[in-house]
Amino acid sequence: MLNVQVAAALEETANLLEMTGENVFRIRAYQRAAEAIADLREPVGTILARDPKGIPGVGSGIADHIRELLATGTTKLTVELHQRFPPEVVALLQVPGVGPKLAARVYEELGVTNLDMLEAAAIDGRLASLPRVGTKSAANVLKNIEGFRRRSGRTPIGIARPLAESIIAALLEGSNVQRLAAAGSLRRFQETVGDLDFVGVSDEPKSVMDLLVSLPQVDRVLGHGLTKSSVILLGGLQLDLRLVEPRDFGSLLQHFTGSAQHNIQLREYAVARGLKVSEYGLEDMATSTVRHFDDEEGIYAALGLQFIPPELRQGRDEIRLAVRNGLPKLIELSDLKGDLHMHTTWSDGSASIEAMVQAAIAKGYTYMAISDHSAGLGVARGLTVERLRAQAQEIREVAARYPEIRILTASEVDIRADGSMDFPDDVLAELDLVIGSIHSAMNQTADEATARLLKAIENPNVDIIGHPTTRIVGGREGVEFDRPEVFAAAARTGTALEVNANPSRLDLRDTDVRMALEAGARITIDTDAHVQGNMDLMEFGVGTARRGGARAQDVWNAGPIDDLLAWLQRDR
Ligand code: DGT
Ligand code: CA
Ligand code: CA
Ligand code: ZN
Repeated sequence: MLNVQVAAALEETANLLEMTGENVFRIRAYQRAAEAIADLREPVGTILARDPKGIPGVGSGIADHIRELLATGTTKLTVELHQRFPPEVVALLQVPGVGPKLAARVYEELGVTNLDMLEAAAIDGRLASLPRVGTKSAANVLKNIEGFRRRSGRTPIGIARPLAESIIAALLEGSNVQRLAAAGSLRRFQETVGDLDFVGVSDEPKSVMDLLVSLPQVDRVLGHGLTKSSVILLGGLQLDLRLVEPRDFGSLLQHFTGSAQHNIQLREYAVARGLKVSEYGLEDMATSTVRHFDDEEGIYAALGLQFIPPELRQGRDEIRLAVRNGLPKLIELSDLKGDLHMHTTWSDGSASIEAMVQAAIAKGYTYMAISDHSAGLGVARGLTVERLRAQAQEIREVAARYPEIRILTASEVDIRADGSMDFPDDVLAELDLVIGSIHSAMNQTADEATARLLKAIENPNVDIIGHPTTRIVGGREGVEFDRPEVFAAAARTGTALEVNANPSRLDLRDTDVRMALEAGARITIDTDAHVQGNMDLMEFGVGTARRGGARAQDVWNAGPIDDLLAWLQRDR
């Protein structure tokens, strides 16, 4: 079993426990273990064999559960829970807005066992008639079922990318492949991918293809050739690998990176200049001579274009800008100097302040912020004012031991339904940095949500709006609000908008980043880490910001500490 499968199984157990009304601490333990394991760079079984306590956040009870899972593929507990709630009922949780409690109730009270039956109950009013549900939630569930149907079949990048990386690592190590890259939507950092498109070069293609079809990540082989193979991976994602001669690698990579829309526009642009672009090279249509490219840079240069980074190949205005050398110089992962949103054991994180500080130092950061939840969030064990102050004291003590990094005292404060903040202004003013986030009342009308966000943005103590839309990739649609108005207010007040780098959020999303930057707002890119390893998620936020055209100067945490501090002290 791969780590992702173990994590998914633990997540399912947590959901099942919640459906039975189990106590919140036991549920949370399984959820934390799932998060911790999804994050590991080594197989969970290897770590447990070496040290039963070797996984942060995983206690001995859950370690036993994992061992049983690895040994038998399931657990007695899961089998027992499935007798009460069949797997199809648990699958309803994939619909945003349907939590474990609601899934349990529609099953027990309405006899709903699948998506079609849930949809019918939402349409004919039975769902709305359940106590504490109501027409608004029922309508929301219906909308989310439609969204879910539209999206299913695509895999979130947070799952696809680690999977792709594990396959690339295995092929590089175990076969004679000279060059290998993931192209397609994955390379363009699209938030979901339909399939994986790998391209490579090898002087011994058989070694590469034979290894690919025999990898443990592979479920089924669709095609097994020397220039092209296709497989279905565990979890259902398809992977196509194409191998070419070294001299054509650039053309192959460019073609399969897409997007299709970008390629069509590039072809039109080239044809107007008497050239034909394809995966086989660049053909001069007058003389029929073909130029070959072993790298992509050569292709764009030969077309008289500035190199277009994959994230911008969207078929929008990128070719027009590249003609006049007008593409933005996009932010890079290495530009980031700190991470401004993370949690610790003080609220719902699973690592101590000191452990998070050490992890940030290991990433080479020169500053960071500890931003645990405010008390409004019952489930996340938010901090009261007293505990917030006690935490600030601990941060100062830790800071004294780690002079190489500046640790900002911060909080991720709930923005209440009416736009007021969960801590009073004088408390907010004590902090170095305040993130205001929406975690509740997400079914407001656009007008209500706009007013709520505007009020938070106008609060001079609020520096960043965290995950501004609250959407979940492949899940919840998020809060609807007047984007131009909110983004303009952020620009005017100097309030940053977060690009939450967690691949299940990516919020702001790419198109919103672009709109926010065009409105003159600045962003931060933060991981919202709940454990050390989450800090590695930064690349997803950077990819999303790049798709939105963000440059280093648009991103507060890509700048020097002095600029950051001057910004945080504005209006104070
Ligand atoms: P996906 O897989 O749906 O997330 O999106 P992509 O962009 O990875 O699309 P995919 O896998 O169908 O094809 C990979 C690339 O191959 C695509 O980005 C561009 C190129 N390609 C595929 N079909 C066409 C096409 O009909 N015309 C052109 N010009 N390029 C294509
Ligand atoms: Ca693809
Ligand atoms: Ca494909
Ligand atoms: Zn949050």
